[in-house]
Amino acid sequence: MFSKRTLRSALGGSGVALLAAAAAVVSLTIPSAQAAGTPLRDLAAAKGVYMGTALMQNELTGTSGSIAAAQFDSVTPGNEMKWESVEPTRGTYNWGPADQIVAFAQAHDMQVRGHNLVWHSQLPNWLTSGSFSNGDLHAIMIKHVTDEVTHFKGEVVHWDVVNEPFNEDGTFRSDLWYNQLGSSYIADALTAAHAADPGAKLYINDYNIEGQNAKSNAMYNLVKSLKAQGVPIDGVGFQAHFILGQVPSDFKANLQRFADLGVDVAVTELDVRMQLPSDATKLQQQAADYTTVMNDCLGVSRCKGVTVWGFTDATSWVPSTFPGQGAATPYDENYQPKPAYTAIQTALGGTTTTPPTTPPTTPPTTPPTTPPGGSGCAVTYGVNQWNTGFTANITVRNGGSAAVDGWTLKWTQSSGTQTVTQAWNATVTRSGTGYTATNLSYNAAIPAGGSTSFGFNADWSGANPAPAGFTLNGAACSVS
Ligand code: 9MR
Repeated sequence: MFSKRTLRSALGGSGVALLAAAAAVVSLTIPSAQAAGTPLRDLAAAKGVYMGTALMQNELTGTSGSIAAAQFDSVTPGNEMKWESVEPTRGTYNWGPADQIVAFAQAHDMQVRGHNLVWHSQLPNWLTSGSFSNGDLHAIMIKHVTDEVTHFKGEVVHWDVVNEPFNEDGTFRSDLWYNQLGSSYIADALTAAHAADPGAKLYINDYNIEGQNAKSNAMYNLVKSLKAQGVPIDGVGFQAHFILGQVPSDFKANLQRFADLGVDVAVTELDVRMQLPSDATKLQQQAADYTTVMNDCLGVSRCKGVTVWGFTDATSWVPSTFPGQGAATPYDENYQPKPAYTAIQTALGGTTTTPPTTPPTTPPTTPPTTPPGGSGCAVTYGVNQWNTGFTANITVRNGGSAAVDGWTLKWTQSSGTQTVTQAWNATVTRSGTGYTATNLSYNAAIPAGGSTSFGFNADWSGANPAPAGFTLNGAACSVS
């Protein structure tokens, strides 16, 4: 039987293309909460990277589940694989919550990033207050690593084996592991994980190592020494919990120096927090920060992917840890995409339809053969709006008795300023208050009684009223 990991690699590039095609079809019918344009996971796959999100057990259904599945192709359990969740009593495992996340990932063809095996935090009481001898503690650690990696063998692609081993000054963190076992606990945990699942990619993960500084230098020296000793270390995870406007300018160079050691790198817990309330200026800066991070990863061939630490402000860890701060993720608290979402999409190569400054001189590739053909048309106009932008989804139904072959939908938006930034399933241009949407070659035909859907993203200011009327090939349509 194929494991998911085997299946994905067996599918290879054509499999990714097939899945992308399937996702593109599905995107015509996804609920309005979904962001417009090509999903991030498909864009990422086309670039050879993954796009991940942290997800907690209570986020697998409803809006959060559907957005996660549509947009991301890697999942990191937010808490459910941590020691206190998995082994709350010594030797008794509680796999249920993590298993649910893995099942969700498999059902939606997503990779799983295992997080984490050995960390100073979220340890069960029996472990922290057990006063174990050094020998017993070592055996406990090896058994836990072995049992957990074995349980998820073939299901977890990347493991954060050791999490946050360093202090800011580059010394080893004074925790249970280092204090009793010395720094060799890191090599021993990696070796045990490798023995349990030789196919998993094993990482050390930390924060504040994104720029070149004392802490990242320490991580660099550790990885270099582990490689020299032949310890199974495959990668370094850069958590990337950033403050607005403070992505280190040498992040890419730093990723590259680790890659040059012969390990993979990944951005594992990206968010960009700001002082609340957010405003348009802060959200634009945040989008710029997300763009920087995406480009830094994409600029390093060994950077395997980017994971956001939660995709929505509704469940982000930030406000409870940093009172007064938040809005750190690409979706707002109402699960609407923010400029940071568009920034990720654009960095991953998402197409943008910019209105031409002069009207196009070339005729449409498929001239209408049944003009006007708009008789009996009906338009549904749905809009998701935030303070500076909106997503419009438009469905045109041909209520006439003849097929439409080639279509142009026109409308006006009478007040305010809207600028189309991106369109899908149609070419959308704006001139003054007038909008024109024309078919692409594949959706030129609308059969009698049939419909077609397209959409666009736009910025707005002033006011953004819904259009009062539409024409299809010059004939007025009803609007609902
Ligand atoms: O997102 C996690 C949050 O729900 C937990 O309360 C918190 C407890 O420490 O851990 C959060 O995740 C952390 C991750 O495991 C390691 N890097 C820092 C993350 C944010 O605190």
